[in-house]
Amino acid sequence: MKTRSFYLILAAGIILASCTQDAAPPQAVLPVPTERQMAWHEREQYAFIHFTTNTFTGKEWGYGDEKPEIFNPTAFDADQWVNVIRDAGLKMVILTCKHHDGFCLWPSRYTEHSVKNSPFMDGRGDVVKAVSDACRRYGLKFGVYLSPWDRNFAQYGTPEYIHYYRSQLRELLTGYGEISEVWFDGANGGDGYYGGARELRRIDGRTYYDWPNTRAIVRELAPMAVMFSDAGPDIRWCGNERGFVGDPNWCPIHTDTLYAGKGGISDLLNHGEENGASWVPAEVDVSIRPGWFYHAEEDDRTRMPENLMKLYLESVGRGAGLLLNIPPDRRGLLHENDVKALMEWKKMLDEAFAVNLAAKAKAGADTQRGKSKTYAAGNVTDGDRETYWAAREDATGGLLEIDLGRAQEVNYVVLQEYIRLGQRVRDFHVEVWKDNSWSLAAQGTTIGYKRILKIDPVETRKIRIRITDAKACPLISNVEAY
Ligand code: FUL
Repeated sequence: MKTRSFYLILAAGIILASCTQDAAPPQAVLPVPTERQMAWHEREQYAFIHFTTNTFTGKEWGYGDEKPEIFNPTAFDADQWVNVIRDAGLKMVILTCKHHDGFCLWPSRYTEHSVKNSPFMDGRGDVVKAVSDACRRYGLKFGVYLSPWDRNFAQYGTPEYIHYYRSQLRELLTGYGEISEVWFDGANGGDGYYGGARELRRIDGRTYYDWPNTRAIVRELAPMAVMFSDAGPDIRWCGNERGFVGDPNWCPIHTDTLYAGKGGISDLLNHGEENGASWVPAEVDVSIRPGWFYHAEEDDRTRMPENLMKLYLESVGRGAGLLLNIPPDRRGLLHENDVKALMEWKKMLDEAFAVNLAAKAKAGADTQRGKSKTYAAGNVTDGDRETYWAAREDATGGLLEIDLGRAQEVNYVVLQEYIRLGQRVRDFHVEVWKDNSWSLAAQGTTIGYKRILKIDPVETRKIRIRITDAKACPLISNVEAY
């Protein structure tokens, strides 16, 4: 008798345990993104603006001895920049407030090497203010680039410079409204003007800037700003300036193997690390022209809209952020050719992603966590990225099937993981129902925040996502078809 009740209790316990296990949310697979990183993921694509004395000298890296008098845009119009950028579907502007040459686009209290000594608005202009105000007016986020390397400053290389750098950072973070991204460039080329010394100065990129204390200033003054550098902490470089992130692209990475300025790690940055300890997603910085700054001789070398589309698919389409540089010209305007390319690209995007054929479509799966709707397949087509389909706790794969209701032409499939609980998928296939059988349309490794698969156009009624390998039970928040 005793043994029987013991077994009964045991069986009930096992059933209860498996039910509660299935009903409770899946455990996070660490690392996971912070709220500020989630907000950054959702921005997806945004603009870089490189503008300074280089625009007027034709250089890419000013030496630091440029006279402020040469900074003289004749028809400066920040509203034109931001208007074009917004119309192109970009969500933020990051401005080179100070590039390596040290010239400041705002009237910094700490140097004479700035717009205040230029003819621009008779020395009363402030490009940072004009652009940040325009961003606010047009509903865009604003970010700052403040080059750690400064080829103008006499004390560069000594502790005084670090004090100067931090004072400037404070000016930018307190005087221009909300700052959403801070860009710490890794370049430290060595030689420069340095207040007239004209010499080579080498610093140790790991220790010189004392990054922990510099970053603390950003956290204090701009708590929602993500910080970019080769080593994060929030966003990492993608390892190239050609416009693509790798496949696979893992958001996790071990940051102790990275630091600003170190060479030979491009692959690591391009792919991330499946078992990396920190969530540091990749940002793809790339220019619409060969140079970062405007050069008239490159007017006919602006990227074609098709090429911008390719960049988009190989950055945003692989779970990275796209930071697209559009350099204003000597008038202080975005050039007509660049504007044209941007508008044509936006038209292509709008056409390609006009109607989500999978919106509210019926979805099923061969595995599900528990029985409640909370983890059901239908969550991937409900248009809510906070709901998701979860495979069983012990699954490392699963099959999701979407019924579009009728045969329609499909060109793109968009997938999103529920990354708040960690990035999981290692390998997947996309299949389409064609001639009464399933055929392979695309294959990929990671999904992450977003994956866009361009497939050969096909008339199909059903699409299925076969997840063949994952670090832990797959959680998919969204499937779209176009
Ligand atoms: C690099 C810089 O040296 C380039 O001039 C540019 O600013 C690019 C975005 O980052 O490291």
